[in-house]
Amino acid sequence: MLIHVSDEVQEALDNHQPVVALETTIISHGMPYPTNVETALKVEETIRSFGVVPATIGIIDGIPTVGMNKEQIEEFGTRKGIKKVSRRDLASVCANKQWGATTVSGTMIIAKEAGIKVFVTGGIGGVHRGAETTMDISADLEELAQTNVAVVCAGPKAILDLGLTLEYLETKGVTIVGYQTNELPAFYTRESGYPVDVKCDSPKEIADLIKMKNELHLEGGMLIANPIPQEYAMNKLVMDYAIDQAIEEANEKGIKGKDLTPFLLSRISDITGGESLESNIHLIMNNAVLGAQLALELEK
Ligand code: PSU
Ligand code: MN
Repeated sequence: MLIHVSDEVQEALDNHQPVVALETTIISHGMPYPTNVETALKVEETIRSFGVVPATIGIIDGIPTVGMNKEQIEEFGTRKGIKKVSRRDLASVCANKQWGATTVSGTMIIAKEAGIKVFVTGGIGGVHRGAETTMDISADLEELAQTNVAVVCAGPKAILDLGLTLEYLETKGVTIVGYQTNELPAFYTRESGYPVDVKCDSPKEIADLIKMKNELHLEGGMLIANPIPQEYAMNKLVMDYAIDQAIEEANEKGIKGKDLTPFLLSRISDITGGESLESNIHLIMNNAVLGAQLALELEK
């Protein structure tokens, strides 16, 4: 694949130094400006504080780019018309020399190509509520099924049907690791009522699991679900109300496809008076810490 890897990231990879991949959809489509850029830069800083190199991934003028500078991150946060890119969009955005913000799916593909093993995001996409008629199932799940990158998240986004998302991941052979928990975290909250497949209590335990998966020649990703810290978690009742409200509005407005998740995240933030956005920021920071620790372990 034709990709551009920054000098810093390439040097780290060549020297078997730990690197953590980061996505750009969260910047361009997941948060408002300037919170998006501030958060992206803070996440990079947190990763660096562990001696790990952050590699923010996106498509610049049709070139998949791994490792960005401040100006590029700022551009992803402000530029109008940036495409949201999952697997299906990758070729056309590159062919047309466009800017593309990569989702979990798009980022995993490019991270793997660059040789990066760990990727930190907020929450993965999954099976949407009502998918039995809309068929809206995130490309993130198919990517986890086939692309060998460990994804650290705070669980599937609560806007989804978590039960169906778990069924899908089981079918596709994706292991869900709960970090210090037996319960699947649900992005804005620590609880979901669903179990994870395996609980790991330390970054080393997770690294050992990934190494075993590789020894067994099992292709595909692994999902590491890291609960949002209690002090930043949302109240479940408040959240359920906001989600129901936002989904109802989306249905009324006929919003679907790739526009649905950004619409819901933004509406939920409005309905909760910005509280959900605060939670979103904190859960990503928390994931950045675990992702950095995991990347360090994997290079030991
Ligand atoms: N995590 C966040 N905010 C986001 C996303 C993740 O905290 O906006 C993005 C990721 O890029 C993920 C995408 O891949 O949402 C899911 O979109 P969809 O449901 O359309 O597949
Ligand atoms: Mn979708």
